[in-house]
Amino acid sequence: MRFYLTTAIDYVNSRPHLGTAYEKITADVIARYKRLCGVETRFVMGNDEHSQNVFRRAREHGVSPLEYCNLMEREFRDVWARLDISFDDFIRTTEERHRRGVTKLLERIQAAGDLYEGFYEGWYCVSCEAFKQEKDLIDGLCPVHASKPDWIREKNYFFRLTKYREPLRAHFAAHPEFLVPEIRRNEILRLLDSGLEDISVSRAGQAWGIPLPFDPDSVAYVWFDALINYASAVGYGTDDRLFARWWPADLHVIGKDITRFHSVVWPAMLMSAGVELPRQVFGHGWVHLKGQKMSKSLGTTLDPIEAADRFGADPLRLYLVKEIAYGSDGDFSWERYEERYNVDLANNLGNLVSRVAAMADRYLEGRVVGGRADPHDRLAAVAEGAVGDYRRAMDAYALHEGAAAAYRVIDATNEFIAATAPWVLVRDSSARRRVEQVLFDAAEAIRIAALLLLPVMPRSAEEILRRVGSPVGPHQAVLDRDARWHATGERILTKAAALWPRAEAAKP
Ligand code: ME8
Repeated sequence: MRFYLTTAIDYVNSRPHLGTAYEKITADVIARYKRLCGVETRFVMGNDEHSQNVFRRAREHGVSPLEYCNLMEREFRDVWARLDISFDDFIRTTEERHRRGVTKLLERIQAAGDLYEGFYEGWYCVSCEAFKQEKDLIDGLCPVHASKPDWIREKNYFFRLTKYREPLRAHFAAHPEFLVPEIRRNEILRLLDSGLEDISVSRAGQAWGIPLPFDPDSVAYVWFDALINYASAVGYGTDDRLFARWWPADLHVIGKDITRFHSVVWPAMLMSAGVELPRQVFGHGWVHLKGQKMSKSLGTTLDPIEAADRFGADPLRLYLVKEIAYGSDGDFSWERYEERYNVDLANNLGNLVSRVAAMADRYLEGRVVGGRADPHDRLAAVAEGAVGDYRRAMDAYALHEGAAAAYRVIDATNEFIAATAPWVLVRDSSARRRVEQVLFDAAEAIRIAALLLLPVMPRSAEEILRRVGSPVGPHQAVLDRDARWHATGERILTKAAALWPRAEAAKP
């Protein structure tokens, strides 16, 4: 079994913001979940560099476009490292392997007779990198960027997208899972019903881009170029064996604004070139900041590093995954972030881990043996039920429900500790084995919760596994085998400083 997962590749004209970081975090959770299930996983991200905005931004900085992209690559990689994004490969569209992949795919599309020369005359919004129709504009401005698009008139090559309308409809009908969630699928089905137009796929008179193999005076339109990264990253045009091993992609994770490119244009390009289609596209929602769309021009972007610095990368990851239903829009505010940090981490999980380890330390010098008193079947049943729910949720990319399932185990363990009150039991010297069993069972439940949280909070879950004396480390863990409840065994628990101290003052 193998799983090839990608995210959108980012424009590098500005640093990542919390919205673009959200995409990478959620895709990382999926990649880590697949690995936890024992599936061989290839997780690819990258940078989309042939944009006119990049070219302009480089000019402003007085450096060449490539130098600028090199600088930005470092910035992006730093952010992803800080957020613990575990990609296996990072592709840049200026790389030679990508150029060769683009060239090959374009040649195939050309050979299929799907490109023709024409003139494009109309609006083009550089910020969107998209051709716009009059009806797309509001008061003559691009509705996304509130800026006046350029009027361009140039020789372009057009791709016969119209030819693929029926094959696309047939594909959507035969593969209802191709585009999720449902709301995106319905949107695209409506678009396919209303008809498609051929699209311009080249730009003339520009030096920044990949030249068309059959007309080097033109470069590939940046979207035509960028989409091909998913194939070139696994060897299309350069390494047939690698490509055969990983293609088709199992999942493209992208934002809802670029669904059409991924579920209409990209599959049509592949159909034309005779290449298998990816299995699934997931269009996630937007992260808003205090109810407003994140936008540079509105000054409503948020630096993900600043958010991670507040409590750590893991609390940020948990907040974004648990608080936003995956596929829907969600909101970030400092107040809510701090509130959830205190509730979910400081008071709940962190406190539970500290209390159980401290009691084991105090009453039993840290060593607890299970199986010498009656086990607590109810807690075991809650944990087992939660693992099943977690599996189903994560397999359907309902990441928020996966996190909620882990929290059901944590809540039940807190209730269990309150109900069994080991600090009372311990006063009765004949109840020692019962105290031991309570702490063993609590440690077992925490171990399972930590395993389920491993994809969301990799560092913290690893530390929790260590503190509860998990017999299996995070890197060897396999979900189906290791998330089973153990009623017996020996655990060495480790007492240590609070994982998440309570946050007192709200950030303005
Ligand atoms: O679109 N919330 O790049 P990009 C959630 N280069 N997701 C958001 C977001 C927000 N506030 N803002 C942006 C591009 N995104 C192209 C992709 S792929 C072949 C080429 C998402 O840097 C956005 O939807 O503008 C996209 O999936 C990703 O971040 C990168 O956006």
